[in-house]
Amino acid sequence: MPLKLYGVLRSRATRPVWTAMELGLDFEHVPVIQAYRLKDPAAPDAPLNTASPAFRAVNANGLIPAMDDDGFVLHESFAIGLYLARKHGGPLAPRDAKEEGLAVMWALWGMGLEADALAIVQKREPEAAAARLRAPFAVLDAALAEGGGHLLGGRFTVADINLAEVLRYAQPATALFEKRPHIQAWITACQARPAFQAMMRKREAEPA
Ligand SMILES: N[C@@H](CCC(=O)N[C@@H](CS)C(=O)NCC(=O)O)C(=O)O
Repeated sequence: MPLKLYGVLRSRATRPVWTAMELGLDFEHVPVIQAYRLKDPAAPDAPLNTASPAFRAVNANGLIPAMDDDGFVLHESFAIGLYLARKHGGPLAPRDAKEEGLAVMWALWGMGLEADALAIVQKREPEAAAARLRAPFAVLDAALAEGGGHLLGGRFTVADINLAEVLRYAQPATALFEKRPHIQAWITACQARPAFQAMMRKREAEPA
C-alpha cells in the first residue's frame, strides 16, 4: 500500500489518521508505540517502537507520527495532515493561498497551546495550565464566532482537525469550554463527525 501512517493512536498520530479517514484514503496504519511505554524497547520480542532502528530509519527523531507516501516521508503531525489535505483536495483542503495561510497559522497557533493542553490531560498543575489558556480561548472563540463556526472558509477543514486535536487534551478543564460557547459548539461538532468517531474507536481498541 503506498500510504503508511506510523504511530499508535494514543499519541499525536490521531491528527493525520483522522485526516486520512475524513479523506477516505486507503492507508496502512503501522502502530509504532512510544519507547517509554515499554519495559525494554530493545528486547527481541518488543513491538515496533520509537527507539526501533526500523522506525528510526523512517523518522530519525524517534517520534510519532510519521508518514511514508510512496517514498515521500514526513514527520510532524500537523505537516502530515496539511500535506494529505493538499494532495487529495476537496473541501477539507485549503482552496487558495489565503486559506492555506490560515490553515498554517492555526496549526502553529495550536502548537503554542499544546504544552498547556497536555498538562491538563496529564494532570500536571492543570489549574495553572487552564489559567494560561484563558486568553487564547477568548481569541479562538471570537474567531469561530466570526468564521461561522469554523476556522476558515465557513466549512470543516484540516485546520479544524489539527486544532480540535490539540484542544481535546484540554477538555478535562470543562470550565474553560463552558465559558466559550463557540469553542464548545465547534469541538462538539468536530467530535461528532463519523471519521473522528471511527478513529477514536480504533484508539480505544488499542492496548492502554
Ligand atoms: N511535534 C511533533 C511531536 C511528536 C511527539 O512528541 N510524539 C510523541 C508521542 S505524541 C512521541 O513520539 N514520543 C515518543 C518518545 O518520546 O519516545 C508532532 O506534532 O508530530
